[in-house]
Amino acid sequence: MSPSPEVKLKEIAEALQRARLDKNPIPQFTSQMPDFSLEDAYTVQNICRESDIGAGLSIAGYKMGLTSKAKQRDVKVFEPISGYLTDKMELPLGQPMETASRIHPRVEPEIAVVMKTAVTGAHRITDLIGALEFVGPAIEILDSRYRDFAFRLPDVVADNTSASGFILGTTNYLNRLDDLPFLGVTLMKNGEVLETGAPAAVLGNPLISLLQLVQTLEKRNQRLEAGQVVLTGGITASISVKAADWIEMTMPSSVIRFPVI
Ligand code: OOG
Ligand code: MG
Repeated sequence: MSPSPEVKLKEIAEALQRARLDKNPIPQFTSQMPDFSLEDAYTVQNICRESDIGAGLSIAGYKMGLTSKAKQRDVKVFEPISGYLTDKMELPLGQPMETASRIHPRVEPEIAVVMKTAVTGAHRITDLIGALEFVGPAIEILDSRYRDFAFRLPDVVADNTSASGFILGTTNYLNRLDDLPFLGVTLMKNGEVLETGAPAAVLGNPLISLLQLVQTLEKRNQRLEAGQVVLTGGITASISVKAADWIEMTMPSSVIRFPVI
């Protein structure tokens, strides 16, 4: 007798959690299970989220992904996706990023938001602004649990959208949100500029990505809480990192710089 769909999804979640712990990449599920759907994938993500909470982690916030053309082209998946962030994923500014706990890490520049208050029922960007504490630069650390960092849409959603870590900058653009889309970003590795961009790459304005997240959470009967962090999505393609690299992201009046060990 083949396992019920619920059992199968639980097994997928366990396989992903094991790959995460053992740092042993696994084949994509869509190549073995052509009927693995996007809805199934969010169920798997939810099972992993509940198991992380059960293991003592707390939800630090959420992330949007594939919200820029650069990112969509990079991974050949052309639809925005969302995932969750745990408190354990946050790396304090200036601390080294370690590779030992990861399979094939990559980093990308993003705009992060920290909520001042919970938010529900937002229809426009202007409905969100009063609820924000911080809008500024961040680096997301990605690590796919799939072999060769290769996946299709349901695979990457099940794998919590490759979430592995994040670093928040300190420069707050809250009082210049009109300029936010046009504040230039550079991403450097070992002193060489590898990617440049502007937050406008993210759906025209990263706050549109935040609005989409708020609306998505509402459909799932969830909401953003005060103090939670949102990563709005990579502005440029991500870059791979290895031990001994130095990573630096600049934006106006802001540098996020750290060594990789
Ligand atoms: C998928 C996660 C996408 C973003 O910001 O677009 C993402 C990946 O690239 O592995 O985090
Ligand atoms: Mg990202």
